[in-house]
Amino acid sequence: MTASCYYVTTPIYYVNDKAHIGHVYTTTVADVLARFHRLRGVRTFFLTGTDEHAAKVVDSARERGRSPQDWADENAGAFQETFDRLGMTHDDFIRTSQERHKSRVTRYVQALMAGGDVYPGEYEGWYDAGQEEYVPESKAKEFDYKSPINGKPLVRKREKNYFFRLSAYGDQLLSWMESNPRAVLPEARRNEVLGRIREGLNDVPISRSGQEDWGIAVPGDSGQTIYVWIDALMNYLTTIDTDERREFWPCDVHLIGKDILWFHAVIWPAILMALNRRPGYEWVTTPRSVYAHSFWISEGMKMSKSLGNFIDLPKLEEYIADFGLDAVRFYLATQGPLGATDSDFAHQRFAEIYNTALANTLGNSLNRVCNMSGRYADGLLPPVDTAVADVAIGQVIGKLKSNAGERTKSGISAYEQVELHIAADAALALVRDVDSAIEQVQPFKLAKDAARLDDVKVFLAACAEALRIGSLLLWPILPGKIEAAWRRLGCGDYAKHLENRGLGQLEAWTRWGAQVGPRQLEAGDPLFPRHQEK
Ligand code: ME8
Repeated sequence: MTASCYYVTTPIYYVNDKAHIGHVYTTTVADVLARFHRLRGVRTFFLTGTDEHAAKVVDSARERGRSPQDWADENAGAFQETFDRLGMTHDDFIRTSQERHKSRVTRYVQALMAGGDVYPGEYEGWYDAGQEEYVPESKAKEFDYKSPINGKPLVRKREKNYFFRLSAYGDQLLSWMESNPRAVLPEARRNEVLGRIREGLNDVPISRSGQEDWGIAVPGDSGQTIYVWIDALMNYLTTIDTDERREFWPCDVHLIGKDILWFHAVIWPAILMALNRRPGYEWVTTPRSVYAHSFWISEGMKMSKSLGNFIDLPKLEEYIADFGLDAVRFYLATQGPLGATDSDFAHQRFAEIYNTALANTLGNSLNRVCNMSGRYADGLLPPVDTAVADVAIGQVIGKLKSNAGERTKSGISAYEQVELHIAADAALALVRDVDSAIEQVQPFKLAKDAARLDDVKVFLAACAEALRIGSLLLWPILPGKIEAAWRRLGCGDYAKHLENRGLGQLEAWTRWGAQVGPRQLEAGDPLFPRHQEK
């Protein structure tokens, strides 16, 4: 049974910076998941956006002699433009400086105050200005009172604050995680969070003073601004808190990086639990899962601007120019740090993966089948269920058919588990099945005998059928190239169903024989020209 709707989010990105591989990566993974669910016929909501009320936005605007709003407008515009150019299919782009967001955050905080979960107090601790967060004493000591993220000295800070009563939610958080094995993923991150919750939770400050002109005021206290992290987390709810969209809640997966796990796996669900107790917010339940990926490194080394090995947008654009947008999506989706270990973005590895998986496997197989069909059948292949005279060929076709069923099942389940490399592997395995079937049957030899030409045509129809099924499984990752492949396989209609975020019927379409009747194949240029090092 597939769910009736699906909601996937990315972090909202700090608007003082330009997009880099971290942003493009998480958004690409979300895009793949959104496309997969739409392909499956599930109404989908994919959200991304920008986080604008950080103190560093005020600082970087000031350095440039700009107002925070003006500076945020420029950078949020650049993020939007980048994601559009990269073909991302988000359904909305939330900016936290928008009125629709601010008014709802105010309402949520009011509700939390009315329930006693937000109360006034005073806080003193070690503050990481770059991350906009307090670091617990033990962690501050462990890192020699420097930021665990960027190494800059932590600042001792004392301020009057409003607090969120996180300490009251330890048991409820534990039972949420224990009854939902997928609440926090991957496993290593889940264990990390469970361990920290079991150590006990302190209340957390959720407001700041001194930034009155940029941010959302604490209701009833204009001297305090809602802490940027609390404001930011609420974007996941504010955007869909309308009559038309509320059904998308609870979120199916909040995709994030491992550095922002605590906020998403502990503070955010606890805020939702607290809101859920307030009248009118009964629908606000905990997310189905929070998925924290690891980091990209670059050519074997941690990325840093000073080393000059940072994979920024211009660098990604170079890869797109050399290999194509879909090849970059493929590398990000299948070679990325979805698990608990970091992944290397390295040129040589990129070229190897491109040549092996895309040029030599997918592109090559499609070309072989289309070209042979042109040569032996003028491109016109009989229906896939046409009988063959040769028993051995019949067996090879039978094997292709049963493999297609198996590969489809494991591909779909891998997408459901956010295991994108396994999903792609399942589809590519089916493509390799086609190659081995061709090696076994040797249609190029049989075709020389006119009496066997009919069998050759039926065999090629089965190959095309397997490629059609494999291509459907690859579409979420390689949408542009697969749509080109569909035109050549005589099933260009899928693209029409899916354009403008339309819905497909993956389960029905991947059935063997779903494309009925004869089909016309087209020869053409290689989908993925082999990459030669310059
Ligand atoms: O954290 N590899 O925004 P952000 C993979 N505004 N991912 C990386 C990465 C790398 N090398 N470097 C960074 C914020 N990231 C907040 C989020 S959500 C309510 C608020 C990821 O623009 C990082 O893990 O600093 C994070 O998830 C994302 O980029 C956005 O970072």
